[in-house]
Amino acid sequence: MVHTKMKSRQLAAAVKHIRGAIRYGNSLNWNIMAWQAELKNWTSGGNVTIQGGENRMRFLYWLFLLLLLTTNETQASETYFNKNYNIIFIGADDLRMNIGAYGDKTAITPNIDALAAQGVVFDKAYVQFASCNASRASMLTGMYPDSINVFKLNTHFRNTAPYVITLPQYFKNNGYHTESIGKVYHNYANIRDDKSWTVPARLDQESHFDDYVLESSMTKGDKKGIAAESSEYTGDKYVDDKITTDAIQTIKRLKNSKKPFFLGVGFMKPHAPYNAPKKFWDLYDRDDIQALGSTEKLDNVSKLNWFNFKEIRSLLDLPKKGQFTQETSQRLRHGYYAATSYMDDNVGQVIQALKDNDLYDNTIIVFWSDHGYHLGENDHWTKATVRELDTRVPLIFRIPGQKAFVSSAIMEYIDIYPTLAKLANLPPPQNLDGQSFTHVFNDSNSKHKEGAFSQISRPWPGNKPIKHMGYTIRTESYRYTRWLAIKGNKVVAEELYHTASDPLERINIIKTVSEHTLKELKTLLDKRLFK
Ligand SMILES: [Ca+2]
Repeated sequence: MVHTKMKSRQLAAAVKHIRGAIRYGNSLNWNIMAWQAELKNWTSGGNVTIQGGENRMRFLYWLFLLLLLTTNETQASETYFNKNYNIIFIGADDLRMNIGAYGDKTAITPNIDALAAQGVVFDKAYVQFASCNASRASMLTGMYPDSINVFKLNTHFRNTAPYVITLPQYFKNNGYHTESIGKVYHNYANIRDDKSWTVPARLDQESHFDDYVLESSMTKGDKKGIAAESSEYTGDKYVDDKITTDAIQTIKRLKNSKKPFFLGVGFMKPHAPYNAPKKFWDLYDRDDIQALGSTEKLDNVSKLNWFNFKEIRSLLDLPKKGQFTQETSQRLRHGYYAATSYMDDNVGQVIQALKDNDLYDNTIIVFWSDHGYHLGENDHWTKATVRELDTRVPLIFRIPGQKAFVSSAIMEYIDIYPTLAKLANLPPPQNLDGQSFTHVFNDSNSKHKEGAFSQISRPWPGNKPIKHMGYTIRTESYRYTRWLAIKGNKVVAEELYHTASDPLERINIIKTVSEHTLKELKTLLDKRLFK
């Protein structure tokens, strides 16, 4: 059943792309080939309802023809601006809500705070998958992970959904110069996308795990180094130093560009190891940095939502098993905050370059993170759950001339793509799961979605077949999560939290909540699953 639904969505996505290709004249042959590949894939397995391969194929071709004949919807292009602003798309890696502007009293993030003070700050923005690759692929294609079939760290969306037109590709196809520095797509398994960028991406396949300055942090022969480094140096040593320098030089060059530009700048921090120059460690008193709540594990929640990620346990100076000591936990939290302040400083330098080159008043700035993070809360470190701490992320849009405010509208990261397209006054992209939220910019009280949808696969990370999928919907007050066994589409566990009053989601009320509320939430999740 779940396979059928997932495949139905993929089929629908393929058809959407063919419609888009016909409308905008984009590589129709390629799209039809991609669609045929999807169709073959769809018909080759799964618990489909139409029996018999030949009949199934005949039915699908008729369906295909019918859909082609009915692609006559016309969406008027809504004008938001009369000019084409540049766009700078600045990302952080593994950054949760530990930003001053988002109310973290410990975090020292003056540059992002200043950006927030001049922008629209989204307080309820959610990623669709709390892990680097699938989150980025989803955001940059404007499609749910189920639609593009990307879950694992090493799956390239061009292999599973070759027909997609990515966010930067869409801008490129519509007259923009597009360029990428650092980790915008995933920095692993050669997940690059030449179709997205006018010139080849730079610093896009760098590793986190050899990004040290001090020789003592990673001795020769080690696969990985220590968990957190405080360093003093001159020049560009960390990858983020190099990304910043490249971005500043690129902005200077793009000042003279005849085309508007879309520049992706993806920083590597605060992703582990939590390395940062000493001056950023010195901003903090270690004892001031605490977990956001209980670090105790719960006993009324499915094991599927507990996940002690090997990513930091594999670092040289951390225990492979068991609890971290209080001393280790505090050192890690200190490092994460130092790395966050270091990332903030780099963001500030890039924004300053826009100002220095008279581009600030002509450029939309988007600040994002690929997912949230746990720092020991709920006995969990890092990411890859469907909990609030891992799925909720900062999102700031600074638009020239736009009034600054905080929006509590619920939105999904797949909505960024159509929103930017509309802000840039491009033709509405036709092939997306996401929905534009430009209406929010006109009304600070405007709502967007009833709930935000996220998912995670198990086992994680690994390259073994997926056995379980966790689907979750976060509404104004609640989070409802359903764990499905892929085999047999069986519900194996459910969770429900009143996240508004229980932000760490420690009290599972699935057995005590009213039937009415539970039914509403289930219906909302079903709609998103089977869209
Ligand atoms: Ca990440």
